[in-house]
Amino acid sequence: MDIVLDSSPLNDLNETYPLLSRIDSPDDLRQLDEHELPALAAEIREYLLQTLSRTGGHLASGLGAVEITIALHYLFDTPHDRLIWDVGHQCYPHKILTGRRDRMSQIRQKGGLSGFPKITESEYDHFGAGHSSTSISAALGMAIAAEAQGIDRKTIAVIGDGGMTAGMAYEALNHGGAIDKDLLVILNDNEMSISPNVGAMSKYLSSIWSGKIYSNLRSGSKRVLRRIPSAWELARRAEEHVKGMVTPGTLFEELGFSYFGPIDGHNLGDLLSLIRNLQKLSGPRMLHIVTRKGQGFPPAEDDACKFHGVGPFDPETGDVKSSAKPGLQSYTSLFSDWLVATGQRDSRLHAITPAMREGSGLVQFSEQMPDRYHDVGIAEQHAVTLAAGMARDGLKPVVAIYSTFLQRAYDQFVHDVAVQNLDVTFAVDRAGVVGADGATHTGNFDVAYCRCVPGAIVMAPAHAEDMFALLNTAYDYPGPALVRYPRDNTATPSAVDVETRVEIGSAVQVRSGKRAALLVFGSLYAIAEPIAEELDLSLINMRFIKPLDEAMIRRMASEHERLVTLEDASIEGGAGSAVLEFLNLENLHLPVLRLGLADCFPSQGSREQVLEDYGLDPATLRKAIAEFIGD
Ligand SMILES: Cc1ncc(C[n+]2csc(CCOP(=O)(O)OP(=O)(O)O)c2C)c(N)n1
Repeated sequence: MDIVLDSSPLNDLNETYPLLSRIDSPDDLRQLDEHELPALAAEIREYLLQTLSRTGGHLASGLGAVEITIALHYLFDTPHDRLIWDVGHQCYPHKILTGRRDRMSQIRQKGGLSGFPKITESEYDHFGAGHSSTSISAALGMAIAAEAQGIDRKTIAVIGDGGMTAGMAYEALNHGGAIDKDLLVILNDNEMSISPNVGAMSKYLSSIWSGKIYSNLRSGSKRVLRRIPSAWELARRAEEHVKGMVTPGTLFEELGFSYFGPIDGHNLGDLLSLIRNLQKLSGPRMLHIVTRKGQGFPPAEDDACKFHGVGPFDPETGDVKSSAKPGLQSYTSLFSDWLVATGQRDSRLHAITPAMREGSGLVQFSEQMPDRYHDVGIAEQHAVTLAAGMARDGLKPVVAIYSTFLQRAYDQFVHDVAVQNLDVTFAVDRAGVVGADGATHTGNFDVAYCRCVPGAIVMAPAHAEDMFALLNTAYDYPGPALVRYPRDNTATPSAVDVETRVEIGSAVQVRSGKRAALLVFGSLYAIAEPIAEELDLSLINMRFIKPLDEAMIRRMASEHERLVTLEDASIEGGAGSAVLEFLNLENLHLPVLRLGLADCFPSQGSREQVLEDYGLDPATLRKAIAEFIGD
């Protein structure tokens, strides 16, 4: 349920936003005169800055998409026409223009607006997103549906150049270009993914744009250049080469799309006139616009990566408020330290990221060992099979991947890595509750979908010491090994430990108690420890979800009348279920309380709030366990 929680900056600032304050829906936008639109764009930017500086969120992409958002809502009949945002992190201006302006101050917060398009939130959000590169497929499906039902409706997908690094986008183009449906794809090209975009396609897009600039320069400045013979001669000699390289849109044309552009995506006049023309056409069309990520806010223009997803910041200076907590370190940064230390010792180590260098903690490694660092773009499937190929021929790949994005590469994990029992280490970040990104990014499924894969080992550290020991163990393991860790902090260890290994499938009994045994899988251990103390429970740091420490479970079942399992993962198919399966096989019958995320797509909020929503906060956990043991 979405509720208005706070007053918006508009309430007392109507004079600051004379146009925006009048827009409660795209119908209001369409009442504006065309010449007022640039001023509206400026107001939207200011409004984004003022709201997001308090809440944090995805800033730079939205700033870059202001004009295209205005143009599309101004010219198309939304919500009748379908507007599909890829990833959806750039849709804040769309939310502002579609009746959610006053709720922007609670975006990504508990009970507030989602940071992505969400079909239950607004009739203008035609397709939910969060993961990238789905927009063209979804839009094509809608175009087919419109035609099948005889509905006169336009369908528009807006996708970034980052989104265009994923195979799925090409699967959709390949299909869409071959069938004559009414589909407009807007390619919003800012040369950035979260970090600078990578790959041959990115180079191809830049070459189209630079080719256009070159042509303009050539026709407009010929005379000037003629006066400087050497420059003219240089340009003339380069011409043939450039011509071949930059024939605009060739690739898309050959895929069956009519290609238009590239044009300046911040020039409302150009956008409106070209889109008006495109509206008169039908069939698969692509409009290539070039924008700047962070447009209009110099700190974000200068460092778009920092302002891709950002915490609260100073809207004047761009200074980001520090969220670092003394004595604590994120699991991500522990991984980062471990990766650098291990990479320095072993030249076979290659690190792979599907476009998440910063989020996955690979910045240091990429700088120190660039030859062994591979940003493959938003291409999780390729990332995993690439690792399989490396492993097959003697390298030691480490795939750093978020739990939610590993979903994309499940078949590659099963078919390419596990079936062939290849030596690939998976550092699975953001496992469990993720917080503000909400349901689309939740990391609660990896346990269920990985623990059924033969030969794979799945581990979850309880704290920093475990994190190093389990990463070392995973790295040494000659088959697929996953270490899953949360978006959370833990006590900072004294140093990176690259020595400690643990026996595969070994748990640790940390405390002996009488009332029940509490088997903890992973980082909720920090919450479990005082509860075990207080309720006199045996406490086991299980470390391994697969293989389980069967001897330990057998012993706990014989020494206690009850067992409790705790994990930051889906209960269905989770580690607690694995324990139940084992007890059943062994004919051991005793009550088991499984605690974790019960059959849900978790809500959004801070990690603490979401854990609380699902009964995984200290007080609720204590109460549930106390009731179970009859306290
Ligand atoms: C499948 C998947 N992998 C990774 C991400 C994380 N991610 C979110 S936005 C983004 C970059 C998108 O770049 P682009 O489409 O060019 O949009 P821009 O932010 O540049 O406007 C990435 C990698 C994701 N959302 N989905």
